[in-house]
Amino acid sequence: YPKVFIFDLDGVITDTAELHYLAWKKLAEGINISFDKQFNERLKGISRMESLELILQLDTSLLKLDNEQKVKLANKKNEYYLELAETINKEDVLPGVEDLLKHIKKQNIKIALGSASENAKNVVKKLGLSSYFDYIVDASKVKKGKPDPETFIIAADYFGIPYKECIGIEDAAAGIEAINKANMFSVGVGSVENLSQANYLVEDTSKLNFEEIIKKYSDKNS
Ligand code: G16
Ligand code: MG
Repeated sequence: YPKVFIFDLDGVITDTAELHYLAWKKLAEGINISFDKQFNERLKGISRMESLELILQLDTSLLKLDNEQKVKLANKKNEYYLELAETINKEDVLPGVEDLLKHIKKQNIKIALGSASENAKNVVKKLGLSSYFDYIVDASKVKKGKPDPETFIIAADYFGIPYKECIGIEDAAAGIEAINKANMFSVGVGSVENLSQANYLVEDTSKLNFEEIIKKYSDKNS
């Protein structure tokens, strides 16, 4: 058996992407930038400041903003996001996720969260899942975001577990890249076009099955 499972938050445990999208959209419209769902795909799994930089690139006249102005905009986006996140509750946990968490806990395997969000802890609490997580790696602990492996490495090192004995679950290509670079077993949730590098792929969270993941993990490590 593996010793640690590390879960991404947005797109794996819950769909906060929609809320991030609406918050960025509101911010962008306030500074006359038009912004759509397709562009938003590029912001998934990327930190708040990096997302802002990508949005500002849509309007070259905004590139001259100084750091203080950028921080103000990023803070404003977060205010919008927190307003929307107010309503997050148990119903927002994606299908199959709590069942998988229960199976992992039952086997005494450690569970960590590996998120790029500064709001990760708060979101997990609103979802009613806090008691499952032995450790939370959020934006405050990470210097180099995904696709850098740091997020996943910090979690494994916290438990003192060899990377080979860890499993990471991700919905973003940058996240799968990070898990693979950490030499962990990667489980992708999504399409093969996006996540062809995953060691094991399921199309959505309802297909996440403990026994199946363990089987694929053992096949690879034997
Ligand atoms: C999430 C989202 C990103 C968001 C980032 C930072 O990452 O996917 O779109 O920009 O967190 O969020 P915040 O503004 O709350 O710090 P993850 O790693 O949970 O998929
Ligand atoms: Mg994600």
